[in-house]
Amino acid sequence: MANPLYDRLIAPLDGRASDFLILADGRTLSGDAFHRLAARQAGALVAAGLVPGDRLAVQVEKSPEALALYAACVMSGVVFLPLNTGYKADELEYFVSDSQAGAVICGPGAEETLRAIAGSAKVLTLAADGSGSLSDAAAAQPDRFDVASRGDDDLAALLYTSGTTGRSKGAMLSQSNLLSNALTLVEEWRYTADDVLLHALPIFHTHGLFVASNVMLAAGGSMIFLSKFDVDTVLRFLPQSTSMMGVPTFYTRLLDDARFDREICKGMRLFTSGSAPLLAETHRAFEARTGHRILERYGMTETNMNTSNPYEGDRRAGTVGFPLPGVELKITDAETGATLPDGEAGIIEVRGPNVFQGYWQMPEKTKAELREDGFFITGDIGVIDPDGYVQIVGRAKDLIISGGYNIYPKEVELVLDDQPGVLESAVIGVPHPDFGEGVVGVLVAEPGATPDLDAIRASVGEKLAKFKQPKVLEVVTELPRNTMGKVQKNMLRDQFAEAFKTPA
Ligand code: MCA
Ligand code: AMP
Repeated sequence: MANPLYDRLIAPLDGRASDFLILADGRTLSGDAFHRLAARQAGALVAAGLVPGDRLAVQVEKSPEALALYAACVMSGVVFLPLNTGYKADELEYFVSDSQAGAVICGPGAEETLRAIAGSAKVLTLAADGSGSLSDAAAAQPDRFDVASRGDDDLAALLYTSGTTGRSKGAMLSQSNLLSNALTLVEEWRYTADDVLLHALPIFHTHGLFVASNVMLAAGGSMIFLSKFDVDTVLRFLPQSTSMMGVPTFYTRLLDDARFDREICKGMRLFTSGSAPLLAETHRAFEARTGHRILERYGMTETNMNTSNPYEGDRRAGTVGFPLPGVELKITDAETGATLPDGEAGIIEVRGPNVFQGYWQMPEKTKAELREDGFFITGDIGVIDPDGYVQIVGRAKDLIISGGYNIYPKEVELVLDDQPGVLESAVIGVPHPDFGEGVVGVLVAEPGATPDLDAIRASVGEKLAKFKQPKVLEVVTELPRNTMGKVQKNMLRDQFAEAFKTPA
């Protein structure tokens, strides 16, 4: 019986006595202990009635048990659907119903909310300390599990990514999408069983889950598994680590701390960055401080990783490097889809074993973004330089990336437009010193009305995850529009460019 992801990533943990996870409080978990934990959880999922192909929605704090749930899904053939811990009830309701999840695992604090929205889906709990009804159920299960047979094209995960219309789309990722990319990255970035990855990313998105965890599973290394990114804790563990993966905010925050220096990075061999653009200035400051050149790479939820700067060779600031082995990348004209010559800016399209299977139950959206010949239209604007390095120069999609999290303005605008006294709104991203981009909401009042901004903040706070909420609200008399009536967000971005400028 085959199960490629299990066979290659999880099975090697069985019987492994060495540490797989090292926690901030000094506790460690061997590979074998992790394997047994996942096996018990897999038993609990089956006991809860889940069968291969069913979706398991998971909104829990980062912990070894939370990561083990991913492994448990791989073992049982259940499709893993991780959710940002910041999502509120309205957001969750959509994910659970759209995916027709067979069960939901949530933190104890969210149990009541989820029971109310989960419909017929079973609800189990998992707290940050590993306790909860899931763990109770798992404790009653044996620590061996009869692993489900799965093929390369079977779905392993469903990850929701927001859409330009405000409706999130579930990206269907197969066993081989995930496995092929993990194996490629291990090779490209030279990960081995000797590596210790400082893992401070959340595990509900591609970066922390697949890029970081799958790569370390495939390499047979270990992870210093931190519940979140915190500068003090990261500085404490850097001397025991060989590598770290981060979003640019991690690196700017480290550079803001004088304790972060060459000495503390002595044992490190690789820092990678992605999920958002790394400023060339950060790249240079990082090298000047530590002697390390950050390796920047580019990916998406739909594709895992597409390009990477070279491990050996010139890691060029302001570029995302070359297409990974097996990944084809071309730059196309947005209107015609024709391939453009190198040096011209256009839409980045990618094809390869990493490219997803389509959007969950959205054939029209799949057709619009995934060409019949297998090329995926990323919506990022790029250019290939004379040496073959890919540079991302913009986005054709109306998307804000804040601290590595994506925010589709439409989703926020729909909530703002609904507020009392608001006629219409436009949501933009402008430079933010910590998050790269920060969200600004621009409102137009209904005639004669004065919108109550505090009440609006409170209402938005109930409906949207914190990172999506505008950090600044501005009221204007009208939105700038072009002759077609389309809001000219560029003009708004210029007008509010200094919204997050730190006072001198
Ligand atoms: C926290 N806040 C944010 C963000 N994070 N606001 C906007 N954008 C954010 N990213 C809010 C907090 O709720 C808080 O609000 C205030 O901002 C400051 O919080 P702080 O304590 O500074 O935040 P933090 O908890 O330290 O988190 C910042 C973070 C975190 C460490 C940068 O956002 C993070 O881990 N980002 C990584 C995201 C990631 O993994 N992306 C990968 C997606 P208040 O003060 O009002 O309470 S996968 C992907 O993109 C593709 C596939 C790829 O290529 O990797
Ligand atoms: P997500 O929807 O969370 O998968 O985010 C994917 C998007 O993040 C891509 O389409 C890019 O716009 C952006 N992204 C990821 N890595 C980079 C990078 N290194 N530089 C610039 N943008 C990036």
